[in-house]
Amino acid sequence: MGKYRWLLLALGAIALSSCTATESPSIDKNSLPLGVALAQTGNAALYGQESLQGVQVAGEFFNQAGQIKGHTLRLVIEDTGSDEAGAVNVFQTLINRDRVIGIVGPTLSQQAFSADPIAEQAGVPVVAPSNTARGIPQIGAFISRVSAGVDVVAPTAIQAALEINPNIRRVAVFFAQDDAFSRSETEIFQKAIRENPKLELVTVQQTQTTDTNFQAQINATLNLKPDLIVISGLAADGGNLIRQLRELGYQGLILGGNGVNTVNIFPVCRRLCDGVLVAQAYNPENPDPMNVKFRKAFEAKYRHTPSQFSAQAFTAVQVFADALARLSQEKNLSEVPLGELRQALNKEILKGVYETPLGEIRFTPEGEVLQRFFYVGQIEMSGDGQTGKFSLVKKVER
Ligand code: 1QQ
Repeated sequence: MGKYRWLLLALGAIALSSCTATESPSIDKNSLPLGVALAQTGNAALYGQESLQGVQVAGEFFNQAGQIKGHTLRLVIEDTGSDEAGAVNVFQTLINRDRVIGIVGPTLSQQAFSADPIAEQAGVPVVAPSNTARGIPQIGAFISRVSAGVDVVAPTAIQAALEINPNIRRVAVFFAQDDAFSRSETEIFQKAIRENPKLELVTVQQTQTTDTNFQAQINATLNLKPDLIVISGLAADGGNLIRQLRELGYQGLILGGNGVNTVNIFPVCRRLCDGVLVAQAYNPENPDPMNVKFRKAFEAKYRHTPSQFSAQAFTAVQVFADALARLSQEKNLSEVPLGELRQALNKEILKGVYETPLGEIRFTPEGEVLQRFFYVGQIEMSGDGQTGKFSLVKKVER
């Protein structure tokens, strides 16, 4: 142990040569620093804040459980903002300054495609809590996710829309062309529409995540008389688009993807959010014991029902906590050099089966999550448009 301690100190001294700290956090024998890189500011903060609540609950929950032998988790939380540069910066800081054992984050797929390669190169395991674009686990061996990809979640929602209204024929699609997740999701939606012989894709409209006025695209679309409009965008633009579609007279069904899967769109479209269908990877009513425990802890702390983003972020921390618990049965984690620990942890993460608030999950060797149930929710707003919720309309088994 003495030998490793000196090695770590030496490595720490090199990594921290520009810092005033005398001891690297990773040398604190009892706490293992876990990086949390989420958007707390910018347009993705509407998701990142929900995720952070899940992370905070998980940190307390798993430390109380005391499952990592001789150790606790110490969350090192940094705001990435909502762009690529912010995520890259935070990843570098967490890896080199804080010497974290792994990272939960970043919020957007758009950020992950820039930031994850940094962790991959440094050999630091990343568990993504909310990246759903195609190609995220394929960034590298150290990158996995607990957020099921657009391929598995999106088609279910088209099916649900047809069950609610079997007369749907003409479908219009909107997507935010400056966002990686939105481009990926719309591809899946468009494929599902094209492959259904009953449906006709009447238009594909491009928007930007920074747009606030969609009048031109909406007018062009409503002339084509669609009976279903499918939206892939982020929360603020998606919420505004929903509101303006209704204001300009569209009365048919609206289906939103993962970007509008947050109660944080309610203040944007208010009463006009009512009836929007959303594909979801989490159902708060899931009776699994771990979900019951998660909800109890979450609701005691925050006094509201957890959302998908909170549940997925809790799950991402759980994956680290459970994998570390198993590793700690085999060796004293304080004696393992950081580089080796990161590597062993990544292997252990991919091997595990986890009983989580999302149900039982495991990973493919590539780091893609395998999850059993998916859901379609429908937004129900109160008459005054002040409060709302997602009510379950469909549960699908994979
Ligand atoms: C992604 C997403 C966003 C909608 C959630 C944060 O799914 O960027 O992959």
